[in-house]
Amino acid sequence: MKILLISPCPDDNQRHESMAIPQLTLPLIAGLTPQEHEIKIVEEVHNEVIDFDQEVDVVGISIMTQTAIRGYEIANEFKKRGKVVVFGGIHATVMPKEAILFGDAVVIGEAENGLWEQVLHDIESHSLKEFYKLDKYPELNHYVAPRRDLVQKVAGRFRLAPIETGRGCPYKCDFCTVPSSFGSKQRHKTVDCIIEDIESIEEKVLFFLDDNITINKKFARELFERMIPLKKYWVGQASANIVNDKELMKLARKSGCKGLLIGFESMTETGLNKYRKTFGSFEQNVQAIKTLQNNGIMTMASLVFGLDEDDKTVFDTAYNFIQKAKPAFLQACALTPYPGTAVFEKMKLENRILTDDWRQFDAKKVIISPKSMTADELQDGYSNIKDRVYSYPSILSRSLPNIFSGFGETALYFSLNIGARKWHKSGLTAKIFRNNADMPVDFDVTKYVKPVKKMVLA
Ligand code: B12
Repeated sequence: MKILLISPCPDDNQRHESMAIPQLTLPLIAGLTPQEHEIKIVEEVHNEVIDFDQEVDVVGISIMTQTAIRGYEIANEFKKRGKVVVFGGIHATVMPKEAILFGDAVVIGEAENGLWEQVLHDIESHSLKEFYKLDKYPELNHYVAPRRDLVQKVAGRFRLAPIETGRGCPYKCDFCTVPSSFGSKQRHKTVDCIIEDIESIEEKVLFFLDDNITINKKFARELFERMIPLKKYWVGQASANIVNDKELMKLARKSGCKGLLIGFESMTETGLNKYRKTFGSFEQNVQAIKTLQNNGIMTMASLVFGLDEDDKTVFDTAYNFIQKAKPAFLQACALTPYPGTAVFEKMKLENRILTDDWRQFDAKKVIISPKSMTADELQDGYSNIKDRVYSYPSILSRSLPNIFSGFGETALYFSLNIGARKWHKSGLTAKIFRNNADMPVDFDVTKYVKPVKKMVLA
């Protein structure tokens, strides 16, 4: 069969001209596809255009919440042309009954352990079911090489190579979809497989997709040791307590680690103690960033604004934190109630979700009524902290501890900060999104996009 795998992109503002933001999902699905099939990948985020009239038998669409509506529009086009459409990805996993309105089948959760092969087999034998789901999370110790060769490379764009060592996260942050999709026990690929994968990658810089690469310290130690001779650079995600293990931190650096995204999440004491990934006090978290800097690792501090315990003083606390600790970058997220999370269930019950237009669920817009401030205060505070952190004086004042080891770091620091400043100034980051009075927030997606599937079948 001819199979087309698509990663949708909701609008032009999401597209990056200078840097290719990594995607592993579709090359991995392609790697799971038996060789007798012909397979192509289209990533809209990289400006690749979908030819709806091409000859194709099966269209697989991977959707996150923010990309779901675009995914459904794409499905409609292919359904009009009589093609078989299969959905997968995090949004399809948590909203399968919605996704099936637009497609012929939905893969709930992971596609390994023969599940995707089963879907393809059932399509060929005209016995396709609506939903496919494994009984338990698959072990990942069986190696499947991602088809990186299918991803289009654009000349002149800086590329990071995405790579995965495991799935699942033991921290149960109430706003995160990972525990409900990948489970709270971490499962790993084998170090041998990961090294084999790295050896096949031509890019110099790797992006580890894992939510926390150092949870299993023994595994991380072995991986980092084996990576040293490969002479790659890498960025990834970890929790602040990595600084408690000096040996591991130094090993990370020796293996090529240039930067870590650390989810501090909350700036209030209640929040810090609730999420338990970080240290319980402001001062200890400042020290954690400084320790990483002293060991040559840049930090992207990730903070969430609009948590129930956040009142409007949280923005000054956060700004003081940034100015004191001087992380290289700030990822500021406006609290977004993604379906499949405890925050979604709670806020839905309390009627505090202002819109059900999934396109607005990008963590950069205010789409909730916060508990301890108004939506306007959240919007202003959120916008203002980005103004302050990405002002030239702040960029300059944070630069020194981060550009310690040479030209590469200096270029990276300034280009990403200036890029973030430009992105923020373009006005995309702070708006309140609310449904109109005639559009109730009832989470019925068909008011935004009408399914054509049933019409075709009728
Ligand atoms: C890498 C990453 C990114 C990268 C690249 C994203 C991308 N498009 O690939 C970047 C940094 C750009 C990014 C950005 C964002 N991200 Co992000 N990201 C991740 C991360 C850490 C890893 C994703 C990944 O590649 N996993 C590994 C692959 C193999 O898993 P998978 O995609 O789920 O695929 C498996 C199954 O789902 C299934 N499957 C998936 N698609 C399909 C399709 C078919 C046809 C089939 C059969 C099966 C199938 O099979 C795969 C193998 O088993 C996840 C967290 C996580 N652990 O997953 C968050 C995550 C996906 N991101 C999230 C969010 C919110 C965002 C942002 C909106 C905001 C933000 N501040 O980060 C932006 C939006 C960007 C955009 N418009 O695309 C949320 C999504 C929640 C949701 N309900 O949508 C997640 C789950 C994080 C979280 N903590 O909740 N992200």
